[in-house]
Amino acid sequence: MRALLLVDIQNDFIPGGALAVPGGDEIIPVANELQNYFDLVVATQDWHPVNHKSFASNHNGKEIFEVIDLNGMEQVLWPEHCVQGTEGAEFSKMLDMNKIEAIFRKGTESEIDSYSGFYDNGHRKSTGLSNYLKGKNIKELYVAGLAADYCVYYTAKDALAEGFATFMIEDAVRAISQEGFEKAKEDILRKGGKTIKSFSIF
Ligand code: VGL
Ligand code: ZN
Repeated sequence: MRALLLVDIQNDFIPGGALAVPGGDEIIPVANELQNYFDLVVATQDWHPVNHKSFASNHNGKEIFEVIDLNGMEQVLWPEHCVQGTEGAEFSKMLDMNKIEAIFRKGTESEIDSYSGFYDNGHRKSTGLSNYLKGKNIKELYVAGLAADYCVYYTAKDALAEGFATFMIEDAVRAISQEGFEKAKEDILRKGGKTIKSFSIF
């Protein structure tokens, strides 16, 4: 069985949003079409409390995109984004939600960030996604969404470590930085994952 995982296709990651990923809106028609080709479709949702420590606004004198030490881990400081209950945290209205069977929220703890849909950045707590997929006998996981160099990348790495055959759908992701995207792709390939294009699925 194979599943499609749609990562963080939320207003704040789309042009016009607080942490817009360049071209982020362009993946949505692809993500909608892809859903027709899978046994299971699930999504993740970045879902931060307003006091989240990944926000530069919660650190005196710190700038957006500065890197700090947060509880022993490197943390990029982001603009406020995907705050629980706000419009920016909602899924894009262009995204077809009907086939999505479950939504896994992440980044809900103020002291630790959570890029992956599986675990927080310290691998301390699970979201339950891995057991959910295994319970549905999923062996292959196809990943699409935003941002390719952060949440998609960390999700793909954890998927590989959890033993899923993992595919990143290259034209159904967009990155914050191109350089970061190239590094992410190399690392996914090195760890045994694959990158594919949506035409090979359609
Ligand atoms: C993301 C930075 C901060 C993402 C989430 O979805 O890639 N990036 N929070
Ligand atoms: Zn976030």
